[in-house]
Amino acid sequence: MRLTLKVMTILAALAFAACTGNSPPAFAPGTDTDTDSDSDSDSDSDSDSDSDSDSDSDSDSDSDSDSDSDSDSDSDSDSDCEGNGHDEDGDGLDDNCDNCPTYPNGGQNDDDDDGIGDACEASWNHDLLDDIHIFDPFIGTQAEWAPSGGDWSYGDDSVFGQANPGGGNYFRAPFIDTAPYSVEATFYNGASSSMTPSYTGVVFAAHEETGYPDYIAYYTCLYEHPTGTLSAWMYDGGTYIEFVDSTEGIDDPATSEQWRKVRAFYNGTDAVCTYEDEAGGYGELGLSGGEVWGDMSGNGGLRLYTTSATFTSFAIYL
Ligand SMILES: [Ca+2]
Ligand SMILES: [Ca+2]
Ligand SMILES: [Ca+2]
Ligand SMILES: [Ca+2]
Repeated sequence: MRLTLKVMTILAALAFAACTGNSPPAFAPGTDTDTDSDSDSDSDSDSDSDSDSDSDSDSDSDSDSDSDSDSDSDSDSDSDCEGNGHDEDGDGLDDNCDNCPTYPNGGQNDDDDDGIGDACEASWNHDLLDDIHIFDPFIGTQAEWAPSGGDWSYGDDSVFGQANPGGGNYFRAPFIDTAPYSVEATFYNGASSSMTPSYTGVVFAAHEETGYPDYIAYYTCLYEHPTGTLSAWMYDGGTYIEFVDSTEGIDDPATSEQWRKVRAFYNGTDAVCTYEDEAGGYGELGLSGGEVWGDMSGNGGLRLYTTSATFTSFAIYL
């Protein structure tokens, strides 16, 4: 019986070789056709039918079933991402594989191991956040965006916005109804930003306000260049926008060719506006108590007032 099986195996191998054009393998004593001592048909020492030394069925050297060299179950070479072919911050890591896609951080340091890089958590209380919920580098479609005042041009890796006179918002879906959250916009102020005042930043907590049907109420965190002022404003959905608070004299060493970034952070009780720039400038403004609504849920987005700016990316962290 064993002899019959072996003859049939040899015939099958010869038939396969004839079909593929390859030479038949060298045969060795035993019930299989390979040169090692296990029971499969290849020449390595494990029990599967491929040519590597691990126990799965693919040809790489790790223990999962895909074709790359790491230990997860997807087919690319990093831990858990599928790239979008774009690297917003130019640090060598695809946006979808970057634990902080708007700050160059090639080392990907993440001290608290929550999936968001230290570079994204350096400023006020952002270490409470552990999910890059939305990252929009403005390379896709504008389906999730809705303008409200101003002119907004989405695409080609940026959004150019202009609102003068008056202000304009560019709202991004989806609605955020949890806390904590952070809304972040990265932008360049062009030559026209020498206009005064020149407010650029984010809108957040934008929602239909009870008592003002068909009106959207919102907060904004705005940076004013060149005076170095970070300010917060509230619109109640009625007839006017109310100044809430400001911090003046912020260190602002960036040139018009360097990025600036405004974030609005809400922890469930208080809100904080922060400013950062590529040259290391930083400022922050805290809002608490009566300066913040009870319900700060809503949409985030981009905001301009009496100026133009080129926004390069938008993000919401939860
Ligand atoms: Ca990157
Ligand atoms: Ca990065
Ligand atoms: Ca982290
Ligand atoms: Ca971009």
